[in-house]
Amino acid sequence: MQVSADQVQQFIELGYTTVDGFFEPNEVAAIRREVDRWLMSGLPRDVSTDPEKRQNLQLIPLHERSTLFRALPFAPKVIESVGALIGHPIMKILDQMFVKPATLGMGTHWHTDNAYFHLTNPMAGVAMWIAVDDATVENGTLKVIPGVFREMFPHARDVDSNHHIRTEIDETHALNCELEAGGVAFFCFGTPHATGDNSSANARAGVGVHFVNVDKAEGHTSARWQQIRVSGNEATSGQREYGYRVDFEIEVARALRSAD
Ligand SMILES: O=C(O)CCC(=O)C(=O)O
Repeated sequence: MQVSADQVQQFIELGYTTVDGFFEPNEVAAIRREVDRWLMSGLPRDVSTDPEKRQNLQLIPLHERSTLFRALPFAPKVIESVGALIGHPIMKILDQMFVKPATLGMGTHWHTDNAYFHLTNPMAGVAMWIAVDDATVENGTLKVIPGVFREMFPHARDVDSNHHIRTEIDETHALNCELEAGGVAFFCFGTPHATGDNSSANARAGVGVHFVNVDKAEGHTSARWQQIRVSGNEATSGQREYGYRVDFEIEVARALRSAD
């Protein structure tokens, strides 16, 4: 599955689109295995400062801990889809996991990714948010405000978090992106987004992978970015960054074999 022409059009007009079934069941199972491994190890950090002890678990980065996540941005459908949305050459700049534990999972307040990345052109960057579990309103799926990605939203420290910043926003036009596991939401760096609390009986995990178009980013790169060249003249299928050519299909098969 990759983005359709209609989904690209929606992204251009509204700053976001969703794609059901973007990842196949075997790919979701492989991703799930990595998420479970990290949860078992206690590695994700609770970034919530909530006095009621609701939790907002986060793990950054993923590619240093997982050959599957090294390879995921190089999956042909990811390169083609991200290229269709923001154009080539593409650089992956961040990957992270978000987990909202059952019943006490806390949402992430409204923000834009550009409040972190500071690109002049908000359409030069895109986040791919992967639903690792079925993502519903009840378990705090992603919400977006469509069509306002060119507006500036002042951000301040989020007092409910030791890691995040937030903006105050009129939620009248907010849309919930409900997705089955394996579905993805793509949203540009200017699109305000948030997630809700998880009041359901099961944990809800999501993975965010952020990309920029290096040319449209107009020379703006940060030493804090991962700087993984995914397409264009300087892309080497991971050889330059990792010392070998990564392959998502091989990594999915490997992850599932080791889970047997
Ligand atoms: O999945 C989540 O809970 C948070 C997602 C988010 O805020 C982001 O990707 O920037």
